[in-house]
Amino acid sequence: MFDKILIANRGEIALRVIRAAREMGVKTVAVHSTADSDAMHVRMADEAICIGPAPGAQSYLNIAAVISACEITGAQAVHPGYGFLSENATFVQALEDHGITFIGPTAEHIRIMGDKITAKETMIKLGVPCVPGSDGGVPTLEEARRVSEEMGFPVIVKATAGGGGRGMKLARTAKDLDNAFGSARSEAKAAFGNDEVYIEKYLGTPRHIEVQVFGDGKGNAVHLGERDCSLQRRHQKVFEEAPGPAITPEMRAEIGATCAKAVADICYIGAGTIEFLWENGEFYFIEMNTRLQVEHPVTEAVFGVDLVREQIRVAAGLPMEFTQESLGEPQGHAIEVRLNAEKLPSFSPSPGRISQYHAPGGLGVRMDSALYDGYRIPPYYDSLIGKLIVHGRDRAEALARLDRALMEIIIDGVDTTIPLHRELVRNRDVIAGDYTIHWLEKWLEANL
Ligand code: MV4
Repeated sequence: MFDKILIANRGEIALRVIRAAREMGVKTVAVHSTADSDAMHVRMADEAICIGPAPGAQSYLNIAAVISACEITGAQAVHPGYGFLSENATFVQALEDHGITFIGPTAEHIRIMGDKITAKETMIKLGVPCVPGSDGGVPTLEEARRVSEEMGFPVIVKATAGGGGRGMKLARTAKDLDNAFGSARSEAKAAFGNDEVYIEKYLGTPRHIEVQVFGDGKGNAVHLGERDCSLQRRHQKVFEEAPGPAITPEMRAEIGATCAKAVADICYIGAGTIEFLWENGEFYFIEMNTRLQVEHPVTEAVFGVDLVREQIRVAAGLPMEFTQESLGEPQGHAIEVRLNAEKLPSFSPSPGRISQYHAPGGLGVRMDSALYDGYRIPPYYDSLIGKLIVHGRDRAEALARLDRALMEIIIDGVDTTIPLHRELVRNRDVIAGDYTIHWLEKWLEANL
């Protein structure tokens, strides 16, 4: 096992990793920007080192600075958290060149899944069901017309370098295709320096269902069921739950086995998420994320595991502490809501000083946050300031617990998305689990 690891991140996820490491007897190094000198992750780690000025590009994204921090402190491995350098193959390669272990997948797997065309080709080969679409990239408008006519409209044009909703254009009918194809390509060129696009059949009313997978890098892998993350706004998840309210044990066993086999076949190491659109009882692969996700705690709750501990173990060459059989079925129901420092109804960032903070608690409540009384939320980073996760014996109990915890929580001094969550948890459709990827944006339009 490692003696000391460095966490190349900030906020709640840095604390999350420090907590797992401490329980394993592994020492921790925090890195921080000049804007984060008073941040909780700096206080909680065994050591801390400043790696640059406030903007992320000059600190948390600075590969040379992170590697220098490892060399100065003697950290043997780096946990990247999510965002920042977590899916940066160049970073993983640079760590390897310096003899430092990346707590996550290989640079090659990050590269394959980062390019959405090669990701899809790989999944097709591995037997994972995908959205019907073009056979790889579509280089010309003529080709785009041919593929789309054959498939039938509506279609969606996606940037291979995109993902997470960036660089996508919908063509409802043939007359939209010129525009969709042209603007997808030019936006992809501007955003990613790569204008390659592919085309898929557009699914109108799917759910977003993602399967948690975990591999040991030696050909063994498991799945930990699914999460339903359909409640999103502008591709930002707002409310996530496990298990998916529409997914039966039979569906879970089948898609789970397919996903576990796929990642075993490529000798994937660590945590991964295979994202699907789910419509009329069928799963359609869209993307794979090669990182620990923000919403991983709902999976931890229903399977009773510590995914960060497992990430650190397999990175150190140890076996996973679970098997598919020992994991069994998800127990009960878990829900996470993301607490953002944002002003409603615009969702504009609301940085500032926390004048009062009171975390909710009690049975089945987990609050992952780096907040404290008097903390100043800097304006430079993501507006996520906490995650409230509840676990109940069933979905109704989880909802009641979420409602109760949302009434207990106090975050004063900045605007937050808590009032939105208090409404959602009492909404008829949310209570019924009756929603698709479009539900939240429609509801916000009508209610905010
Ligand atoms: C789609 C789609 C419909 N049909 N692909 C958006 C983010 C990226 N991960 C994939 N996305 C979508 N791909 C096909 N073939 C609809 C979306 C989509 C979406 C997906 C998941 C969650 C929220 C969404 C909101 C709008 C569009």
